[in-house]
Amino acid sequence: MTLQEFINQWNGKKLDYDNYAGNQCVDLTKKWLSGLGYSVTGAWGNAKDWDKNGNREGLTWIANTPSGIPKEGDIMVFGGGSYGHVDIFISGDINSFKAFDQNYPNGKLEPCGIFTHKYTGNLYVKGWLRPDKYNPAPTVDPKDTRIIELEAQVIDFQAREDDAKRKLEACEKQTNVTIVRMQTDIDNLNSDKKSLEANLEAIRSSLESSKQENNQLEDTNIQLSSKNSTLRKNIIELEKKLLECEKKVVVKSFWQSILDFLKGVK
Ligand SMILES: [Ca+2]
Repeated sequence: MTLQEFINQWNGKKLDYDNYAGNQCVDLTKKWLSGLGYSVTGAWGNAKDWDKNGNREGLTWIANTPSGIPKEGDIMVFGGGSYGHVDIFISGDINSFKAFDQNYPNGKLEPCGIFTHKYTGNLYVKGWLRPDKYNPAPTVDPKDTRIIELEAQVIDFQAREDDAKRKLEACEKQTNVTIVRMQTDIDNLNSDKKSLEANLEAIRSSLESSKQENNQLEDTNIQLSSKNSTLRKNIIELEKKLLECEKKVVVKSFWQSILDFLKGVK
C-alpha cells in the first residue's frame, strides 16, 4: 500500500486502531505501520516517547538536524505538550512539511487530515522513524525540479533565439537579394532613360531640320508666286501688243488690197 492509498482510505475519518482512548494520533501511525507489515503490539507509550519505543527491527530512528529532510512514509515524532505528537511525513523541505495527522491541531480527537508543520514550536520535531519496509518512489527535491524547469526554459529560449537568428539571416539575405535586384532595375531604367533621351534629342533635331526645310519651301513658294504674277502681267501686255499688231496687220492688209486694186485699174 502506498501512502497516497492510505490517505485516500482514511482522510476525514476517525481511526481507533488499539481501541483505547479514542482516535489518537498514535492510532493512525500504528495503522500505517501495521499495513506495512510491522507488529505494533506491546508498549509504545505516548507519542513523544516513540523515539525510544519505536526504535525496533526494520524501523530506523533519525534525529532531527537543521539539514535533515524526512522521506515519504516516515513517522514524525514531536516533543512538547503533555504527550507529544506523531504523524506521517508526506513531503517537504528543511523549513516545513506536509503530514497526515489525526487528533490534530487541537488535540480534540479530530479525524484524519493533511496539515502543514514546522520543525520547531510548541510541538517540535525530535526526529523520525523510517520504516525500511516502505520504499516510496524517490521524491525529487523541489530545488532540483526548479533547476530542471529553468534548464528547460534556457533550452527553449536558446531554441527561440536560434530560430530568430535564422529568420533574421534569411530576412537579411532576402533583403540583400531584393536590393541587388532593385539596383539592377534602377540601372536598367537609367539605361532606358538615356536611350529615350537620345531618341528624343534625335526627334527634336529632325523636327528642327523639317522646320527649316519648310521655311525654305515657303520662301521658294513666295518667290515663285511673285514670278508667276510678273509673268501674268507680261503675258497680258504681250496679248495687248499682239492685238494691236493684228489690228495693224488688218489695216495694212486693207490698204494693200486697195493698192493692188488700183494697180489693176491702171
Ligand atoms: Ca486509540
